[in-house]
Amino acid sequence: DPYASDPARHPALIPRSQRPFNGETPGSLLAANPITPNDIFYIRNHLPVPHVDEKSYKLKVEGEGTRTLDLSLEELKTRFRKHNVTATVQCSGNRRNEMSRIKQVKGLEWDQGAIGTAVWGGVRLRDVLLAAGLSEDDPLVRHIHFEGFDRDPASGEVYGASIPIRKALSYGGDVLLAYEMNGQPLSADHGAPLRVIVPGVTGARSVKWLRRIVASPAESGSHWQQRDYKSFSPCVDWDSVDWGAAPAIQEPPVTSAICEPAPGTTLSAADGEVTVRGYAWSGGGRGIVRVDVSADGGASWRPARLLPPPPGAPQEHGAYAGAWAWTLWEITLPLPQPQGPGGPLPATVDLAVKAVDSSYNSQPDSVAGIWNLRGVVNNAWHRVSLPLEP
Ligand code: MTE
Ligand code: MO
Repeated sequence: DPYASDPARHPALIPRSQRPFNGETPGSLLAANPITPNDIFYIRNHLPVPHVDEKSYKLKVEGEGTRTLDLSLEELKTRFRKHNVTATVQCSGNRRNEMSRIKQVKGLEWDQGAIGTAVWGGVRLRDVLLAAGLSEDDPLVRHIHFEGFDRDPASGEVYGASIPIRKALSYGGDVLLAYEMNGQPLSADHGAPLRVIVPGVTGARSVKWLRRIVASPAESGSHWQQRDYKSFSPCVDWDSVDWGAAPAIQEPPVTSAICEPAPGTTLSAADGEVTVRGYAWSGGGRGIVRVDVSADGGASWRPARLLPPPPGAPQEHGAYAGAWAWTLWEITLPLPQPQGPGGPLPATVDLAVKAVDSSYNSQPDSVAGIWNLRGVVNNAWHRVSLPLEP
């Protein structure tokens, strides 16, 4: 069993598969922490967890326009300046379960918890690429590939992904080779001893257990870059899909979700009000300008209070760039009241949330128009209907 040596996981994680292990963070724990604690941070593994010996570890940097580097962890830590970046990582499949309710999609049935925020510590990818001699105007290099130590036991394929050179070399792009997560060494599940963190980009590109970096004229040929993590028109099915026809997801669209109250919570009109909490986040470092919450299915809206950004993030809301971390929000809304004793009440309170990012992008009102066979980038209004009692 190639999964026999996988690490133990925190019991609070909601498992979505066991081999490989995938688990998400319960909503209440997301909303309670601007920085997600390491042991409850969602885990998204495609393959068995590789165990990499930190002492003999070498990172290889090679490819077009570079002279090959082999760097030990110690060399990485001593030759390059350390940086901390507060960044949210979200899986492209976050909230996939809502797509399956319309029409079944292929993939893990994530609710809204395949997302988390940490202070990542490491060295800049840019510094390492420049040390390998890569020139910012090299005409041939278009993409930077990342390869993991994890390998498919059946096919032998290794996990890999790539990002465009512009992001990889950008000083303000903050791409990290991280060895720390919230001040702790990376755990086995989150990519020890070294992983990539590509802030503002979908989680699939933040390659864990990093073995090799390759500069290239072309995108990564990996399955996960070429034939997964892409979105298509709702009419495209598994027989008609042309994977080459859509670009790999990099920056995800603005999204938001309700984390509290949890689905299934019964509200009591006698309480008079309900407090709703959640997160909002956008790709590309676009900050959150506003979050609107509805208690009547979207007929009327009120702006939520945006909580202070997590430590290390830009401290004003709605920054145009470099806002890599989510914005937590909360709002207390009045509950419908019976007109006189025993008067009629709606059976449910239909909560909905939508966010606006610093490019004034907002979210579509329903899943149907963005449904796609792989169930990715669902950023429709997040809706939670709760039963209402007198
Ligand atoms: N890197 C490797 N080597 N193997 C993987 O399976 N999963 C990717 C990415 N990096 C993956 C990987 C995906 S799809 C996501 S969403 C993030 O890691 C999840 O990171 P986390 O498990 O630390 O939350
Ligand atoms: Mo993912």
